[in-house]
Amino acid sequence: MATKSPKIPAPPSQPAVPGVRPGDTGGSDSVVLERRPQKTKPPQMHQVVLLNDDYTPMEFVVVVIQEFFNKDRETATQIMLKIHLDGKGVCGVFSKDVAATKVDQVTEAARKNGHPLQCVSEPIE
Ligand code: TYC
Repeated sequence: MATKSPKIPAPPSQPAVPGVRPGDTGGSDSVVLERRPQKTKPPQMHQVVLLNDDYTPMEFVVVVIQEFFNKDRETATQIMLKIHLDGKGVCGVFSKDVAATKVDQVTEAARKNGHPLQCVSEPIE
């Protein structure tokens, strides 16, 4: 009768705690844990900016800010007026991909409605 040999799990290729080998007590009973510097950086964020022009109706800009940037009418109106007076204004801050999608959505809505409204994305910090 063939006897089954007991399965012995392979030792881990990586130590459970980085910098410490299993059973390594550093020559004493204490264990030294290495602090590793954080390698991952938070993702670069991008602000979506609307630019002023002389032709796009104020009401259209307010609706765009409400629809695509989830602002209430009051806030959207304030942002639109800031753009009208200063030449540009930030409508929101997003990851790079989401910011690019917002720019596409606004640009397409403006094009469909025959308005020259410009929208750009800018990295921040
Ligand atoms: N300046 C435009 C007007 O007087 C209004 C406007 C505001 C246009 C903001 C674009 O991003 C804009 N009709």
